Amino acid sequence: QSDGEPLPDYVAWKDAEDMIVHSKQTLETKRAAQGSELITPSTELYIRNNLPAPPDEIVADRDAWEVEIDGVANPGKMTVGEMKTLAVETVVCVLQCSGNGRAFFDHETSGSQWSVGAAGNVVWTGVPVRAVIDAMGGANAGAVFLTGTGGEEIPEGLPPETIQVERSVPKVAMDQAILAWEMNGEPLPLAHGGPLRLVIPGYYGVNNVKYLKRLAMTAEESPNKIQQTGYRVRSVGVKGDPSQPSMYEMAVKSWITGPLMDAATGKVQVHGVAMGGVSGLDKIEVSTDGGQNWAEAQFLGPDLGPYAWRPFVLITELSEGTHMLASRATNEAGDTQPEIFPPNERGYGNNGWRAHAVDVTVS
Ligand code: MSS
Repeated sequence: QSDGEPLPDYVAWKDAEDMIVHSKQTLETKRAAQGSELITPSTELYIRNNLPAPPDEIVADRDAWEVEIDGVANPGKMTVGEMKTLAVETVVCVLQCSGNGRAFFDHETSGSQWSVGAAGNVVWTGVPVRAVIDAMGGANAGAVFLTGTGGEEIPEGLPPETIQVERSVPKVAMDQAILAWEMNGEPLPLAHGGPLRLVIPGYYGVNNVKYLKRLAMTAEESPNKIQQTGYRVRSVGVKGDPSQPSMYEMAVKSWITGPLMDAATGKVQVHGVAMGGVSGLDKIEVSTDGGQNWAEAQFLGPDLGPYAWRPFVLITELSEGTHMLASRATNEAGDTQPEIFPPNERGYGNNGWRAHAVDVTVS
């Protein structure tokens, strides 16, 4: 984890100044860069790869990319070109890694030590999953999951179940799921899942399978490790197993993006971003005294729907000294960020407001 480390080749087009390179497979957006950005530019969006990204060739002829569609009346292959003739929709949603906020837990956790930057707000365009399933004759009776498989090449000799990225989400997620070929108005970059990515608005990052090569309506969850024992929330010291909650729906969350260290006395704009999870935002409050008093802040810019984040600002006056700036969001379902999110084995899902607060010195 170091600043100013060179970007890996496959993401050399990103803005090095705005990224923290944790490893070749994990890059985080700097907190200050998030600022009050309504949409996260692709040059700043974080990267999380469980396996090395596939080679460039797979985006050479995007429309020719084939996806196997299974668990439907007429199973078979469909190309991106064919999908483009079915329907098209645009959805704005937060893409956030399950482990975003992991670094703020007090206990030791394995995995990338993300602070707030394994998240971004992205515009996706593609075909609704429903339209694809309908075009293939509809889902088989008894299907309760939507299962997507990533297109990475699995090294020979390794049983695919042990490393292949394949995730199943409950069928209800189909209401909002799309197969995206565009991100922020441009062809989907390979690093973010081009030529085609499964996008499940409101669900944690891991469910948004990149370089999608198979989509299936299934009666069971994927047998793969990433589904069965990975991304399961459990107490510290406990092994993952399928009875534990899977990282599906995201929770209400927010954090301050500025100022982060110093400020001058007098009027100051306190900025941040807030998300409702699977419900829209109701309100955002900011505290400048470590959570003793809260003031309602103002959302900035248009509301881009229930799955998008909203930048916010509070204009306030700060006196000399150290101030703990915190933010606390409430969604339309009535959920408010807790002060502390309980520790869990892999450090998933942290949305506690206290851990996300920043200490700012005013002079
Ligand atoms: N997909 C695939 N195919 N592969 C991999 O590795 N990862 C995950 C998702 N998807 C993967 C996929 C994760 S885990 C995440 S977060 C995401 O993705 C990220 O994205 P980007 O675009 O940012 O890189 Mo955690 O929950």
